[in-house]
Amino acid sequence: MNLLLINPYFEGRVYTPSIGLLVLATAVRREMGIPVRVLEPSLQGYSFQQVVDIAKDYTHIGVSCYTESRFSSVDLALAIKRTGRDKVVIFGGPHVTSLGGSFLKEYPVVDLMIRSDGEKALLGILRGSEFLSLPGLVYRGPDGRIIENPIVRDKKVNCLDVDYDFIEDVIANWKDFEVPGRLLRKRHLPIMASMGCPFQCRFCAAPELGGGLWRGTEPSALVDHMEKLVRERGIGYFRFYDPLFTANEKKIQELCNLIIERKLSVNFRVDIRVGTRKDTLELLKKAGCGVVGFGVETGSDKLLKIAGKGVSRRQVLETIQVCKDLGFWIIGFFIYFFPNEDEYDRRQTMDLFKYFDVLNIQFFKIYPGTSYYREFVAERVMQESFWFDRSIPSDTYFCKETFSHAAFSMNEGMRKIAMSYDLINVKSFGNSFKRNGWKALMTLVYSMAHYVMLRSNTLFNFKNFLARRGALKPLKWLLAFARVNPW
Ligand code: B12
Ligand code: SF4
Repeated sequence: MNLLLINPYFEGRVYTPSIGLLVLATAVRREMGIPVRVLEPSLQGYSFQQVVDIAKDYTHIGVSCYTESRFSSVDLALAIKRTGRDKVVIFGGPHVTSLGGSFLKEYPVVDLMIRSDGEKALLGILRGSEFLSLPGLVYRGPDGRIIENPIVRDKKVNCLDVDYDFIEDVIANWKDFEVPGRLLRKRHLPIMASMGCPFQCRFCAAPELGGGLWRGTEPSALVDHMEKLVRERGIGYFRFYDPLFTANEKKIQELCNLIIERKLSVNFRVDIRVGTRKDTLELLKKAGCGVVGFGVETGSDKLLKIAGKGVSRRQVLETIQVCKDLGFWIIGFFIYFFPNEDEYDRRQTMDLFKYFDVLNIQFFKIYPGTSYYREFVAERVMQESFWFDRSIPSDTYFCKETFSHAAFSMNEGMRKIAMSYDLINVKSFGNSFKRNGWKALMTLVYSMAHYVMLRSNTLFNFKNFLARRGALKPLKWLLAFARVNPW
């Protein structure tokens, strides 16, 4: 018996290895000692067919299924099953956690599904335990009926317990490219120390996925762990991927004090929330955290309220100011094209861009398990069959092609996002030139040309035509080389 775990993203769509799969692989190897392999095709450069070929040698196949990878997950399972019917295909991850039994009913190729935390049920399956006793397991009963065991979330957090050796090839040169240049010289590592989020943003699946529960590691255990990784792997920069690192500010202060006391010389990045206290941020900075990210989403008070963020534009500005005063490098996460968003809302959002060192602007998407989704179902805008319909793109943008009441088509939306990035580069040229010299000049010329091109539909379509043929690759390499942070 052996186990292959796959994150089925292909062709460069994923930048960070899945810590969830590492948690599972580590638990199975430690508890059972059987051979386990983790595949990150997008990061390791494996094609679909290469993954199918590798899977031939495994008895149990675990697939992590996100909404965006729902079709590639199923296609992969079908192709793997074709190579040997005796293989057991097990699905887990956010998409199937939200959809539950209907997913298993739709796809007979999937043998078993595990909702939420996967280790206990996965170990149980491999050990041949009674299905009834396995938390979160979804399976077919003897009469073919779908049975869903209740989800049980362990209070203890598991995400620290990972063996990076499973993906040594990915980790060896992995970098978080959103940080200032001086940090890029250090050895980077993605890490997580807590799970879940107690907030209720209406566009996010986290409240339902984590059952509103926040689980954190004890500060002393986390510092021990960081120390070990510094010593054994020479890590100089940790990128914490916790959904909300600062959920318990008392614990964060304790952690920072320990890092300072033990003179642990590392840098790290965490995601904070608007409203994180100034004294907590001061301590974080002192302990080596020079980079913070936060989900602002929108600059419009109207939309912040509708989206359930629980903060106001004034609070956003206050947090930005505190972070700037303390000298943090700040990264802002924004969403464009919320339902009910108008031009004024978007201008309010764009007006905040100038404060950030790095921006991340996403097109609003609908995910199962979110309160927006539930509302759309209640309004009969969507129904569950939506997730199984192959005519709907795997990226579930809130765009005209998919939702008749959306404001923009996908192309229009993407154009607006690209134009916003170009405008930022143009507007911030003075600042950028001081910081980046000739590289900023190159970015300026590119952004101006790109902006003009995006205004014309014909030129935009021509650019897409060239991109599809790979003709823009050399330009992309050049831009990657001359990449600058504008502010
Ligand atoms: C951190 C995070 C990330 C990090 C990942 C960090 C990492 N290295 O793992 C980054 C930024 C890279 C990321 C990327 C993406 N993310 Co994300 N992410 C999160 C976040 C904030 C926390 C996830 C978490 O707690 N992980 C902890 C680990 C331990 O848990 P886990 O990965 O879920 O794995 C456990 C279980 O799910 C299960 N499991 C997972 N896979 C499998 C497979 C099998 C076979 C089994 C049995 C079990 C199993 O067992 C694991 C161990 O217990 C959540 C929101 C939230 N607060 O929950 C969003 C969230 C999960 N992400 C989301 C999305 C959409 C994405 C992206 C698709 C975004 C994008 N467009 O690029 C990518 C896809 C990444 C991928 N598949 O590789 C959505 C998922 C919604 C959905 N239905 O698909 C969420 C819920 C946020 C949201 N928008 O609502 N993400
Ligand atoms: S967007 Fe962030 S703060 Fe809001 S519920 Fe999701 S993880 Fe929590």
